[in-house]
Amino acid sequence: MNRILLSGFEPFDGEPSNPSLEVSRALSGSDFDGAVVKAIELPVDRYRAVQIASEAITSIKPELFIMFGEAGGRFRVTPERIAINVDDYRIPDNAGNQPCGEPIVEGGAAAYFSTLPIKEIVSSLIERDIPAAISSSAGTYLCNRVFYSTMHLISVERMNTRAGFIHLPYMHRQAISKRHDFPSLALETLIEAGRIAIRVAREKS
Ligand code: PCA
Repeated sequence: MNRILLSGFEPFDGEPSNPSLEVSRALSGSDFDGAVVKAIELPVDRYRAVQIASEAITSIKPELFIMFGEAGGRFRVTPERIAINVDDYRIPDNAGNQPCGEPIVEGGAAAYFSTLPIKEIVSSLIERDIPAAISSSAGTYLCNRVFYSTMHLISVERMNTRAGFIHLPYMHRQAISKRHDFPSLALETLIEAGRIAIRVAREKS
């Protein structure tokens, strides 16, 4: 069976929730013309996150793997263009790791491009009135690390999986609880964005 794998992260940085987890959970079990979604939750732990993502992709061998993460402060849903081979954390992860400028894979490629149709995803989102833009930096924290490690695994193992990363803004409920103003989108809108990204990625493959 054709399978679609989605991942979301547990909350971090003092947040009570993470939109990426909510979106991937909401879409878990959905059927896209016979391709069924499986969602996994990743810890914000530099070692366990990569281990769990790698095990899932190796055992499921999905046709499509979309990784989601939170990017608090962004206004738009942002498909990432590129993953880079560096871990440089502004804050420790949930296990207390804080690497400073280390390679993710010693001797690995400097970077990998997303194999999602990022331009088509952005234009389809905008057509549906969902704020979206391509991002050319996934940062140097856990999201970039999982994105890079996944693309590296797919490349080394010559897998047939189309994969990429999409950063999501805060949900309204996160922004409401803050003392200062932050951009946010409705959870329903973020879930719809996830659905659109899957549909477009499948159509364009
Ligand atoms: N966002 C972080 C890691 C987990 C998440 O949801 C990031 O952008 O790296």
